[in-house]
Amino acid sequence: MAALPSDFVWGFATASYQVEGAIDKDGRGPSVWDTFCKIPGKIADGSSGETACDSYNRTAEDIALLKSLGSQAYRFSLSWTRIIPKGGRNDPINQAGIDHYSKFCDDLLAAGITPFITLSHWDVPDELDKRYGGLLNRTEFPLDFENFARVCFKSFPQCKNWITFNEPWCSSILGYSVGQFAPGRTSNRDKSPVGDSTTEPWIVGHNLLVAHGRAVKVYRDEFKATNGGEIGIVLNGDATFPWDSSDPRDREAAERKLEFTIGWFGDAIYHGDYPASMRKQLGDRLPTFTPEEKALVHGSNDFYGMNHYTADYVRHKDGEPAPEDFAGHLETHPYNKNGDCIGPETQCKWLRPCAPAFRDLLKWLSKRYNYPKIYVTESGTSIKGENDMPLEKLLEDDLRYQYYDDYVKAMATASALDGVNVRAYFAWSLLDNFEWADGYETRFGVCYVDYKNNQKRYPKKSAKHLKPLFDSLIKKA
Ligand code: GCO
Repeated sequence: MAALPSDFVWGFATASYQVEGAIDKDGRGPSVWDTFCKIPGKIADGSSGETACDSYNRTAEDIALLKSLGSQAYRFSLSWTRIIPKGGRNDPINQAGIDHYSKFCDDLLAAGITPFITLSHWDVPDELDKRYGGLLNRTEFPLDFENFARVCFKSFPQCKNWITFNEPWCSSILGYSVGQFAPGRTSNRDKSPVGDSTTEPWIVGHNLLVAHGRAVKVYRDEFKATNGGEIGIVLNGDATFPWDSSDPRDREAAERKLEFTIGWFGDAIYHGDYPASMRKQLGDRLPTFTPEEKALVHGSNDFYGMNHYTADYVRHKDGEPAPEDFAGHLETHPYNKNGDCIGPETQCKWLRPCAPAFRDLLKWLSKRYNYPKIYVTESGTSIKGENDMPLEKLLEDDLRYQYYDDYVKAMATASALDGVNVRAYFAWSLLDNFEWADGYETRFGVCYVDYKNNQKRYPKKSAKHLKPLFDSLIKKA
């Protein structure tokens, strides 16, 4: 069944801090993740992105790998602190960083692979955090990000696919409420003595939206006419089902969870304001858009970037929400009331494959935001115990193979039957890499990376499946 449009694009994705390594090379400055990884107990195996997959030094090898797998496009992120080591608009630019990425983009294009650039995938300059509180600063941060974006648009005119931020929900909630991600702020005193989980995540989310809006305005005003490309933000979000589908409170809670993750940013961009359910629970702790901010944010997506992995059963909670509650006053479960399970276990507690839920969420997004063009910018899975398997077994990654088979077909069905305008898909990830707070204990790659033995890359069974799979689904031009 050919069900995807003939101009559909697919490829693999990575992010700078997860794969590059070489953290001190060619003048790179520290990011908040370099600092965060040094705090004892924050990273499961005590590791960091110091070496990661050494992709900074292996660009030719990675491009050859992408080519051998048939990848039409590659989504990667820029390390802001390679380009502006201190990050700010009055700080010096590092030409070596620009030269590195410029050559990388040229080499990708020469190999017939389209670059999709994420400007910022969580590795915010550490200096900006120290100087004025980083993402917490409503005036300084958006202006510094705008400047960084302008430097990139100007320096890489050969690239036409731009993403401002990756998953602002994770930066806000995991970085400023739970404290599990950099910079690790939380009012849970057991985890870290700093931060205010009742206000900071909402401020950070707001500032990321405004910073995104500023970069989009610069792109549209100064570069779009000559560059001719597109720009948008990438949002994460699990699909949801009610724990008890006959209980209206669970049905509402399932919807509310989508509003507190996706709607938080998506509604601001497509509808011009935050969801009513968030305002109702959070009151003034959720910032209000000034008219100027609203003008920047509303209508600021050329495409919807969708990162999607899993689904949950959602159950309402009784009583008043706790002041730190960030989820919409609800519980999530892998099982529903009848004992049905969402999907098989993986190496991540939060991840259980459920492809039909992907189709549902594509439909939900399309309806809520009036059928935008959607790029699936990440989708993938870990496998339980993969790290402990012998190489031969690990390369036969049947669960991941099946994940892609099911998810890509579910997407193709949504495209063919539901009017969903999905135009690109990126598998997360090209390589096993530094999985943030999980360190190297969790693998998401379609290629195994032997960190100990010369960083050799070995394509797993899933890696080789994507090309034939997409060839069978994309209509011939
Ligand atoms: C994301 C993260 C990735 C993770 C992946 C698996 O954008 O969600 O950017 O960096 O590695 O999601 O957890």
